[in-house]
Amino acid sequence: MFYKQAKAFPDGFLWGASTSSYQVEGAWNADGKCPSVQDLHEPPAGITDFKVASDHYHHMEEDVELMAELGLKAYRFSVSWSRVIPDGAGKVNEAGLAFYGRLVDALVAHDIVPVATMFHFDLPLALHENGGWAERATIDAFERYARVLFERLGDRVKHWLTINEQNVMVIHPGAMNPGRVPDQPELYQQSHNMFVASAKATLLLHEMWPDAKIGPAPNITAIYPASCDPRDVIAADNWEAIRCWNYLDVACFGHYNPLAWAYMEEKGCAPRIEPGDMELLAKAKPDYLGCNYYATATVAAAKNDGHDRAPRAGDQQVMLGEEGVYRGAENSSLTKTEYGWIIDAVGLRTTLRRIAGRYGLPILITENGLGAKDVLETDGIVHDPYRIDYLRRHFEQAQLAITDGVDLIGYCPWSFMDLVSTHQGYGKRYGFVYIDRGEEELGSLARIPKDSFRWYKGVIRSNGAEM
Ligand code: BGP
Repeated sequence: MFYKQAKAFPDGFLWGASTSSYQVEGAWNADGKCPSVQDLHEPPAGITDFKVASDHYHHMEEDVELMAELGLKAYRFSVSWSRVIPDGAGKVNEAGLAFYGRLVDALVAHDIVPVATMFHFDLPLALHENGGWAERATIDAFERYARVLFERLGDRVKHWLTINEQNVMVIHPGAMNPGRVPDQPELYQQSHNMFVASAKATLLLHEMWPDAKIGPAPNITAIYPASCDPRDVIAADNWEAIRCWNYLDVACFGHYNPLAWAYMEEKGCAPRIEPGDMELLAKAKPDYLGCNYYATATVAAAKNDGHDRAPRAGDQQVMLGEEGVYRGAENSSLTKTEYGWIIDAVGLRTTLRRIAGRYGLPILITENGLGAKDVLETDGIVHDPYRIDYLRRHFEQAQLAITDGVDLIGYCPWSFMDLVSTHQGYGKRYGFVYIDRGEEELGSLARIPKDSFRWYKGVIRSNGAEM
C-alpha cells in the first residue's frame, strides 16, 4: 500500500543502542566475578576469546559519556549473572552489583533510559555444571537473581528484558553449552524451564514495581516460502511457528504454539511440564516485546530424502534446513553481508507487522545491525557508509511499520560499540564506536566514533526526520 505520507516517529521514541555483558565488558574474573559458560569458550586460532572484549568494565564512564554525545535515548545492556551472584545461586557479590549500580546512575544522569537484559547467553558456570537450564533448580536461582536485581536496581531501571534469544539457544546451542551439545529433548526442556523462569521474573517485577515493564527478547524474523507452491507455504508456516512464534506464544498467551507442539511430539522432544507450570505461564503477561531482527529466511518444503539439511556451516541467521521439516532456499531478490547474512530491510517491516498482528503489544527493536570488517583509516577515521546505508533502509521500514499501525516504541541497533561477536571474534564489528584493538593484540582500546556515529546523532536529534 502507498501512503500519502509516512507517520513521524512518535515523541519519546527510544532511539538506542545495544550490547551484552560478556561481549563488551571484559574483566572476566575481576572483583569477585566467577566464570560463565562463555569464559570457557575456546576460540579457533586467530580469534579472540571474551576475557578482555572491549574492556567496558574499566571504561564505563567514558563509554556513557559517548552515549550522551551520541544523544542516545536508551541503552540496552545485559547484566552478567556471574558478576552479581558468582555461582549463580549463592552469595551476592556486592562489587559486581555495584558496577551495574554505577552504570545505571550514569545513564540516568544523562537522561538515557536503561534497558536491562537479565540473561544474555552467559549462564554462571557453576549452574551449568549442575545441569544448567535442564534443571528446575536453575529456575529458582533465576528467580532469586531477579529479586536481587529488582531490589537493587528497580528504583531506576523501568525497562527489563528477561532472556535474550531463547530460540537461538535452542536452535543453535553450541556456544552456550561448552563441552557437550545437549540433544533435542534436553534443549526443549531447557527452553520450558526458561519460560517458567521468565514468567516468575515477570510476576515478581509486577509485584515489586508495578510501574516497570518487562518482556522477552527473542530473535524473530519473517520466514518466506520459496514459491507459491502450497507445500512451500506450509513449510514456511511451520518453520516460522517452530523458530519464532512458539517463543512469543508461550510468553504472551501462556500456551505452546500448536504447530511447534506437533513438531516437538513428532521429534520426541516435548518437554516435561510440572503441575502449576501452565497456570503460571498464563498468569505472567509481558508488557512489551523485544525483537532482535537481522535477516529473513526463505524455505521450501522438505523432501525427507536425507538431504533436507544443507551440508555447509550455518549460524543463528542462516537456515540450513531440517530433515522432514523444511529446506533452506535462496532468495534471488535479496543480497547478503560479507558474513552471509541476508539483508532485508522490508523484511523488518513484515516481521514487525506480523508480531503486532499476533500479540498487540508495544515492540522494542532490541537488536539489528551490520557486522563488517571496519578499518581505521590513516586519517584516524572509520568510514562505514555501508552501515549507514543498512541502518537508513531499516529505519525507513520501521517508520513504514509505524505508519501501518505497529506500536514501535524504540530501536536499539546492535551495537553501541565494537564488541566480540558470538562466534566470529573481533574482526566482525557492529559498533557506532570503533575500539582500537585487534583480534589477538589489544591495542590502545581507544574509543573512536565512526562516520555512522555522526550520522546516527543527526537521526536522533531530528527524531528520525533526517536520515
Ligand atoms: C544475536 C545475539 C547477539 C549478537 C548478534 C550478532 O544473535 O543476541 O549477542 O552477537 O546476534 O551476532 P554475531 O555476534 O554472531 O555476529
